[in-house]
Amino acid sequence: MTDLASTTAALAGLGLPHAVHAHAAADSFRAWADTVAAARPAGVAAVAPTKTLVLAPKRGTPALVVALDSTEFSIGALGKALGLKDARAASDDAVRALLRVDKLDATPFALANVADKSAVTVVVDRNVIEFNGHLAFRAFGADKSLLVEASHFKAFLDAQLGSFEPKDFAALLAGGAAPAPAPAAKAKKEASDEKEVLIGLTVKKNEDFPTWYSQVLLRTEMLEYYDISGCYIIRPWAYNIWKRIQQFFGPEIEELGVEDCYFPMFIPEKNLTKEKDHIEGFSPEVAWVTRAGQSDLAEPIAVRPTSETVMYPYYASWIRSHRDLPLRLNQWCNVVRWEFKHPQPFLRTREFLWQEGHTAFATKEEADVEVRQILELYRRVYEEVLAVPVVPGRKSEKEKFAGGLYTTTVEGFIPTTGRAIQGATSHCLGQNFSKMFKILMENDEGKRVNIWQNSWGLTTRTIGVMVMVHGDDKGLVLPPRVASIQAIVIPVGITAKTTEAERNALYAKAEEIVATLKKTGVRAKSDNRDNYSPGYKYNHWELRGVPLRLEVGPKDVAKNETRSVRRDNGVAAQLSLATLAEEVPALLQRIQDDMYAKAKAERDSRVVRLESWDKFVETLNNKCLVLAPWCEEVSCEEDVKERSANSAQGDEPVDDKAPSMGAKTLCIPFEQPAGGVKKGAKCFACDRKAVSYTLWGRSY
Ligand code: 87F
Repeated sequence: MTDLASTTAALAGLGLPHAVHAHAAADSFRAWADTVAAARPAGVAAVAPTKTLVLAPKRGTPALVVALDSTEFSIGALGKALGLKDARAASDDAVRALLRVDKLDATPFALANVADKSAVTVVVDRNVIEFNGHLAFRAFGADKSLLVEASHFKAFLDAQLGSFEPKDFAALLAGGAAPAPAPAAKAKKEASDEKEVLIGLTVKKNEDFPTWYSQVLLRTEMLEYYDISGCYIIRPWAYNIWKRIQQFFGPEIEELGVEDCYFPMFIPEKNLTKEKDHIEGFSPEVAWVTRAGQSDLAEPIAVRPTSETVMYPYYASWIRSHRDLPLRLNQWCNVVRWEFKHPQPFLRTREFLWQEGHTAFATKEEADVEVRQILELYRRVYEEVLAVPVVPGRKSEKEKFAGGLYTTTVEGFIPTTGRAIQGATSHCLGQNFSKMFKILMENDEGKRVNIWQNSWGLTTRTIGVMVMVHGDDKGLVLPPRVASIQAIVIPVGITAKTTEAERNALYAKAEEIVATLKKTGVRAKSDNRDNYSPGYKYNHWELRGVPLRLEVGPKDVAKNETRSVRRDNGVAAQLSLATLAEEVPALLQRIQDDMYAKAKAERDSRVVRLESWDKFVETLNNKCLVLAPWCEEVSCEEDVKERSANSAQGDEPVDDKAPSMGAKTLCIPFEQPAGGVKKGAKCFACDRKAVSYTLWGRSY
């Protein structure tokens, strides 16, 4: 990683002098270039701001291009001159994959992160190397720059690349370059290609959803990519959400009599394969440890993908009589499923965090009750904590957990893609596992009988669903219940004429407001950084989704007021400082409720009831789910999947990323439309009798 410390250490290690120049925060590339060019630190004669771009050709090796900021060129023309076919500015993800830094912080120093140097072509304009003075690189956020003399920069490149020859951009571009674009168009294009917007998002949620999602996660500092595909770093801004979910769910299951515990993450091979239905179909995803140091293990050891086979051998030895029941254990842990489908942060990752509950009962009736109690808690996690509407229901035979008796689920919906997503599952395992693992109890009559079991799980996928449902073009929108900062207090209205005493009074007022709010249980913080403008701070906290902003200016203070602005809908209102302790909690509750209501209205408008096949595919293509009377036959579900995939794309094979992927049943909702299935009604997809209204959709 090129953070400040490791970059300067790398330069020092090569014996190359350099300086870190702290300056006023600049919230665009232009502002930055102007700032560093103007504010020279002592002892530095001349500073030239540089720009670093990563060009991605349609095929072949990407190029890392370094030029002086003053050197003008278009990406298209330079790409052509360098022989890079259809080169464009690389996407955020591509830059991160190559250099392991955010695109905004891309500098040539990130080359230190690239193990295989043949993965990138480094192209540096001769003007850079020949500059007589210090080069400035925007490397460590908006208010710090790295200054390195041109000759030392050349030495760095030599050390990284073996030997290094600069290119003459002027000559390159003069020889057979494409005609220069019209000045206005050119300026516009470069603004978008370069680091013009240093804070906030560069794409709209509706226009490029995958890039939007990854920008939100990276720029809010929720997530960081990791060196292993499908594995991600969950940073505090996201981990906090998980903690709030734990703080809701933990006490609720404790109240039901469930106890927390911890079992090992390693599974002996013979235990894992004991329950055949359970592991069948899942086995390609199991990760194995086969070696310690240089020696092979006598027996390979599996890393838990779920803990049935870890826990149940011990349930067998702990449970003797019906008096040992119910046994209700839960663990919060990580699991590993080595999936080969396209990974997506939070939604589909090779390692994830979850809670898994594993319970045992003397009777099926008790097990049935608990399945629904847990599902209701999952519904509340989504609807009450995350403000995300879900549909509770039972999974079809095809979609249920194969090792169990029946599966219940809460199903979410991502309106932007029109795809459903399984939110959490609560299974009744019946007696399958108790037969395999010989978990028996002595009943009242002294007979040894199999026990009944459930298992249930909720994962960090919750976080991804919440981001996708609520986020907007400005970034994350956090429901107040999971926001680590619920109200951000920002002093405003400080001008050149403001005296030191006035400024201090304003900052003190902000602190006072924070103290008042904290006392009533509101998670509040003031942003008193004096090297950032209020506008910069607004963007900073809006991007991060803080539910409420309180602005405190001299005029507000004179009226004993503060101006509140809601993140969810932008609505501003003056609040009296006298009643803040009541008003802010009420306002946060309203935001929470409104966010849920808005998401629910959107979801409801996309659940379309159909009685026959005619409009099925069309409705899915319009990014909706379908509620239709269904026969509940596995063969019919398989048929629907095939027909709904093919009708969109002829006979082309489809992968599950394509919008034309086949539809699945999501669940048979517990809440059926009024009156249920009409007497004698037919299945929407075949000739059989309909059994229930079932929810269908394309899904994650
Ligand atoms: C992947 C590899 C091996 C899902 C797997 O849903 C085994 C499995 O058993 C596997 N992926 N499952 C089903 C998990 C069922 C169940 N386990 C406890 C849950 C909730 C928590």
